[in-house]
Amino acid sequence: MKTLKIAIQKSGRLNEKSVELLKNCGLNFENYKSSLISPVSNFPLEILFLRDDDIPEYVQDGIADLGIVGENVIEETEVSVSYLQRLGFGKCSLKIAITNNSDINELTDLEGRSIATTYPVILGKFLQKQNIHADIRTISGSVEISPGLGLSDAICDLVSTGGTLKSNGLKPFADVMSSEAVLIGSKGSETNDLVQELMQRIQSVLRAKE
Ligand code: PRT
Ligand code: ZN
Repeated sequence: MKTLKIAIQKSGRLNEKSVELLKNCGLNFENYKSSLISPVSNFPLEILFLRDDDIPEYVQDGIADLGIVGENVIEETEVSVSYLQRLGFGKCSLKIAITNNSDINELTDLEGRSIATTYPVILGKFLQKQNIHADIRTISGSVEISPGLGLSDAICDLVSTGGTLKSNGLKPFADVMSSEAVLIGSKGSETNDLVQELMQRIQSVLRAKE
């Protein structure tokens, strides 16, 4: 049977928990930070270590059969993949936040305002649903300093503890989406026997944690 490939984050917030989950499934592999691919010695599986942003497309295109990535990244990249399992880690929310002294009080006050974000697709859909026309400013990072620099009236970013917002004089204003790490598969991968075997192992690891 063809060896499966699973893509996980190379380094960052989801790396450690993804590796731990796979190890708890009884998979033996070396977690060399420098190598892009690690073969599993006791299951027909290879682990690809990638930037999280690349994982949805690798899975959509079938270069990897499976992937572990945040729902926020999947939604933003608008790929066509199968959601196989929520994994219960990497939890956060994508929120619109405003400055503590902002005159924005309700969603409609965002009309005509500027919002800085690294999530223009998700934010654009959210605003469209609310029929709000705002100026989405796509930046590649450090979104939280944008209002203080006068670059935007609000931001839309991931929040977990809220500490980053607070230390930048911002407060949460509206919830756009909640997210956690999920197992995704290429379309049709759910019928593969090896994928099913791996999913069963993952589910029993998750059940044992409950
Ligand atoms: O290098 P690579 O591209 O792979 O990684 P990355 O830097 O893009 O992502 P990374 O490692 O920061 O996050 C990976 C995934 O973790 C995200 O896509 C989310 O699904 C999930 N996640 C969970 C978070 C957070 N919590 C989180 N708090 N991702 C980012 N943050 C950031 C947020 O952007 C903000 O800067 O943490 C800050 C806010 O945190 P608090 O605790 O101060 O609220
Ligand atoms: Zn990334």
